[in-house]
Amino acid sequence: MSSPQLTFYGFKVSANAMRVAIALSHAKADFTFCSIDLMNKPEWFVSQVNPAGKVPAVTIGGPIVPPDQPSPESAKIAESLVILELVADLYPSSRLMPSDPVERAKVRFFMQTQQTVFANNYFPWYALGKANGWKDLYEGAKALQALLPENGTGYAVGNQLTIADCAFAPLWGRTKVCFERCIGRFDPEEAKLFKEAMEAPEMAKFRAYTDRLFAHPSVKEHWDEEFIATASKGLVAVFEKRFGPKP
Ligand SMILES: N[C@@H](CCC(=O)N[C@@H](CS)C(=O)NCC(=O)O)C(=O)O
Repeated sequence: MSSPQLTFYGFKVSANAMRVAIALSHAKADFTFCSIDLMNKPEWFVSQVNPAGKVPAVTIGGPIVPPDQPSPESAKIAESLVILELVADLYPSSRLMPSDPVERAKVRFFMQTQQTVFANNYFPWYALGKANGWKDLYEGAKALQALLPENGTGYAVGNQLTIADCAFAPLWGRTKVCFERCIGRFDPEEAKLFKEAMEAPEMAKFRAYTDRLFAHPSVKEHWDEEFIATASKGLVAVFEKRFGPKP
């Protein structure tokens, strides 16, 4: 049976879209990519694909049509973590989601944890310059480290890349670029403290995991560090204008 029509709307700068890009590559999915310029969003995208105006989004099913003329017959799905589940369901042989119910629950728990303790703390620190925001991220990294398998091999859950890893890789990549190169609205001293904390022996398990993650071909394919550094610098200026003085 051939796979249904799948169109992925993303943007290279978007960490949330990168989550989906990694999963689609890993699954060797058959899809059409459409880049949405978030600085200049097309009206058809908001009115016909995602009313929230955000990427990632996908259309699934319906006839094959040009991405800027989505069919009323396709389903429109948004939210990166929901789309990750969809990709795993569409391509079970990718093993992006394990078959064992307990392992599946662990994948979902890691995804939920990285969202609450890490994703939700990244923006306030990087984009808003929240004072001492690095501590929230450090605590988040510690909480995730506690979930990692003890044996020092494999990924977030087991020895296969899962959607838990797809969810976390772009976030961690960006965070690391930001504190290592001091790109963001935070106090530069905080970047140093964060770097020191992450390089300490007690974070060895986390470091080994993220090193393995970024050595994985499906992650490597979408990770362009220089591009992300340049784009992140550009975004700082946008955030200064949009959000005004630091809280
Ligand atoms: N919770 C959403 C967040 C999506 C999101 O905020 N996407 C950003 C790019 S990373 C976006 O499209 N921003 C455009 C805007 O807010 O206008 C998800 O996980 O997909």
